[in-house]
Amino acid sequence: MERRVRTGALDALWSVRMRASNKGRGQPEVHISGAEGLYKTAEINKAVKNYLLRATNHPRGKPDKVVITAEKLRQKPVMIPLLPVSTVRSDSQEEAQRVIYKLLSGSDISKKAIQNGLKVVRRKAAMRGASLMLSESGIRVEPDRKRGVRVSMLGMDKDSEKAISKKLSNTRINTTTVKEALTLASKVASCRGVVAELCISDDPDYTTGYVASKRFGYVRIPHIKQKGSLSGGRVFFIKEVVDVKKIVEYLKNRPVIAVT
Ligand code: WAQ
Ligand code: MG
Repeated sequence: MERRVRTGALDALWSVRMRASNKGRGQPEVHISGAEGLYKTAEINKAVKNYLLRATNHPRGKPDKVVITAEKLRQKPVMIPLLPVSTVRSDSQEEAQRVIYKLLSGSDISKKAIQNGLKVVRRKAAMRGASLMLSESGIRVEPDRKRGVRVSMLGMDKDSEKAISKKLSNTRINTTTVKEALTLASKVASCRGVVAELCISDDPDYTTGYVASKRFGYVRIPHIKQKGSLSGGRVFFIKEVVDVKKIVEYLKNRPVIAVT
């Protein structure tokens, strides 16, 4: 019998990530942009080029430092489910906030924790990564409070990407921004100990945010922030009693591929 070799499946995967910042002279470092994904060896060149373009043409400003890292995976990625996407109706920040409280309270996150979470994502200076917040006490437990935890080592399966692109096209939201955020939210939701996520973009003109969890999926919330604002961020609400180190390790280093 003929044996077919599936070269695609045997191809090595690389994690490519970018971060761009601006420090000016004697100023504190300002986060401009970051991105990450998994790529086959043959795709690295294109990925690096795209990331560099993104870093140097960003609505948050010009960076004076761009770091691009390419790292070969040493572990086989685990398959995780892509969260289902929905969009709620919201015409103002107040309405958006009501949706946030409703969905997060319904997932055993205390009012205090939600308040503290909103403080993080509405702070003037956006962090590079996410805050980890205990769901009852609202205490922040990320190891580096200035930078936060950066989720990395994540990608979407090619066939799933085609399928989801088609679906998102129907509502005209088939964009890199949405697909990258959906992939990230799916990885975060797949992490044991994570209850839910709250996200507001730090791009001044991107005013749609989301909350996400295994329970209610990826829920987009329009008008979550004022146009022109440079604030934004992510909060991962986690169980009150949990191994924070394990969560950070999974989010940063465990390769995952999201599949529909
Ligand atoms: N890991 C952890 N935190 C991150 C990561 C990451 N890989 N990437 C971004 N963040 C944090 C960081 O604090 C940023 O300031 C903040 O999130 C926002 O990042 O369906 O564009 O890349 O239309 O600006 C939502 C899409 C888009 C909603 C979110 O986030 C929709 C977005 P941004
Ligand atoms: Mg951004």
